Amino acid sequence: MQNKTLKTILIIALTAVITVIAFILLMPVLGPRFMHPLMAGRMESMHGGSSAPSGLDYATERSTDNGAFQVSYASEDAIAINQIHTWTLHVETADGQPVENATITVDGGMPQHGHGLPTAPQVTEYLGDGDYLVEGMKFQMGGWWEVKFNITASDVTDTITFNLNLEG
Ligand SMILES: [Cu+2]
Repeated sequence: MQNKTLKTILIIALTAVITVIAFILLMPVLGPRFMHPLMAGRMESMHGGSSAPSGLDYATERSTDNGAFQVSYASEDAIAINQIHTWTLHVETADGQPVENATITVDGGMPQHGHGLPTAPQVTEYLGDGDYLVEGMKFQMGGWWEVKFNITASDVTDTITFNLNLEG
């Protein structure tokens, strides 16, 4: 009698262990569908799927960090993932005068992924009236991007960071 109970317990325990092992072994085949939601979330953030922090300013017109310039950007086309495209950057003084012949450098990346821009965009032309042509813009994935400009004009240097949240 006691022997039989022991046997039953052993069989149940063995079945449980085999089930768990089979589940772990099959996980790569089954995919993340059956994963614990918490684990799936961690996997996603490891692969760069994390969402942007809340409260980011996505304005396309902003004041530079020290208030020296008022800057806005416009993309020539709707921004599409993996498409090289052109921006026009408009730079004004704090009191609204167009800034002529500034020296502008471009930088950026995805803070949550630890990578920069896939290209090295450059301001290639001054278009007049405070407008600057930015060539070589490209984003290779959706999510939160920062695009930073370093602007120097008349011995004044200031920086600005635009936030973008791209679909894709
Ligand atoms: Cu990324």
